[in-house]
Amino acid sequence: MTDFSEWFHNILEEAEIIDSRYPIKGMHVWLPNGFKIRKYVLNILKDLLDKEHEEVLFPLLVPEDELAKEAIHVKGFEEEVYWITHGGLTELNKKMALRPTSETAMYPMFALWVRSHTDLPMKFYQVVNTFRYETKHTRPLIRVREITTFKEAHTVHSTKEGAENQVKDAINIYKEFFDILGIPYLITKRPVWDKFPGAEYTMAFDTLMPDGKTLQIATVHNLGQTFAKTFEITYETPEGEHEYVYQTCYGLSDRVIASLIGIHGDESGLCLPNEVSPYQLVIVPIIFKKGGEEVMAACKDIESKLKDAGFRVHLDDRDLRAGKKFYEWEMRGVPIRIELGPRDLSNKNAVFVRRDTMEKVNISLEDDIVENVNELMSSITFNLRKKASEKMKGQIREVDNLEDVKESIENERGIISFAWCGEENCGKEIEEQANVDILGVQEEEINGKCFQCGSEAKFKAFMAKTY
Ligand code: PR8
Repeated sequence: MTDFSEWFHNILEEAEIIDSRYPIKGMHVWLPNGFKIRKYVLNILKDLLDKEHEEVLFPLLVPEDELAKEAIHVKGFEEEVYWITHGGLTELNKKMALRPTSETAMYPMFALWVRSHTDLPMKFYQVVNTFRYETKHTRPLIRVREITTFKEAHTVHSTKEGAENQVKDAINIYKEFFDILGIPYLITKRPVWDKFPGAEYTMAFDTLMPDGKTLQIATVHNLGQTFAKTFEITYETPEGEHEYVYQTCYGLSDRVIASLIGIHGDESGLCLPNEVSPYQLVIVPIIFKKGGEEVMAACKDIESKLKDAGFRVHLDDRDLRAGKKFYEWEMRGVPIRIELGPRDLSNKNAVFVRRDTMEKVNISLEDDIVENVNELMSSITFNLRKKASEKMKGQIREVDNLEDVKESIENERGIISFAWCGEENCGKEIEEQANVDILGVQEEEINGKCFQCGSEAKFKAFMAKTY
């Protein structure tokens, strides 16, 4: 792809994912095809969360005084909050915010719910729309003002270790989720100046988009006792004492879909893993004047076998040229296309075309078709994941001086790893001089000196141009 941004906007329109002509900046309409992808992606995450979390649904509006209670949190969001000031013609005594995220909606209720140590841990999640008046350049799915599929989880624990372990569990859930989608990631601890407002620390998942810029696709925050103290969330210990709880929260958005589209897509359009593709297979009959009925009957037979086996399969019997149909289904990213014409039928074969490699395979109509499809699908999923992960790994480079960083980032983008002391002043200098963002650090043993200030390096750190 020469121009990713242009490709991305075109494909969203052509594949009918969203309509970005809605007349409010940063707010878009999900179209039926996009909505299906969204639904399948969401179902994967819900299945993972449902194992240990309860799903809830809180109101969209947050009263001004609750939002304002946690000073650091509100400071972090003050420029992004949309306010409701009127009910009809009447000015409200108390303004209400459209949730930018739901800590301040949920935690006053948690204070009522949490009583005893036996109530803990509590683990909730909700899937809602949140609103952020983003001032940076908005882009469909990537940076929006109405985040339509905000999947936010909030947990409450009696101990610090409980919260720390939850951070690890949440990271594992997200790893599994992204692995299923074949989206590669780098996990780092964000620098202090970039953590979630009110958090003790933030762990983030970044992926690399085709233009070489990173996109933050999920975050996991350890909130410590900050919100517990603000919202008076306490529990009674077995000894009858009252203690503040420890909390975590973590979330992701439709950026997952943006990365799914960008990372697997190519010049022919979308390329979807079968787990989330609205149609997993399309059957295209190749009909000439003679033999049309037999071909149609054979196609219908394949269709019904695959439907019975639970696949999302579509028989495209429109009166259009086969080539036009191929183009359309390739563009929509359908993992497998089955072509069948009179010659294939007389050879007792069908042609299977896999979208990821465009390879054609002849499959005998006398073989077990379901087994063949299963094999091909796992091979596609495996290949997509491997290709994406190798590509991202190949774009992480180690650099040991600032001049090379500048050159490397300007020419090749991607992610740069370096040895860092971890000091805020030093980090901000690097960001300013190299015109990059420090993504964060990995806390593994590192020997040597910080490449900027020369003092003892504490971390392996990463930087990139970011969205
Ligand atoms: C929290 N509270 O809110 P977070 N457009 C698209 N995606 C976005 C946008 C946007 N404008 N802003 C953020 N995201 C915590 C955790 C409850 C859940 C995505 O955390 O502010 C980013 O991928 O870090 C981000 O990592 C995720 O939502 C969670 O938002």
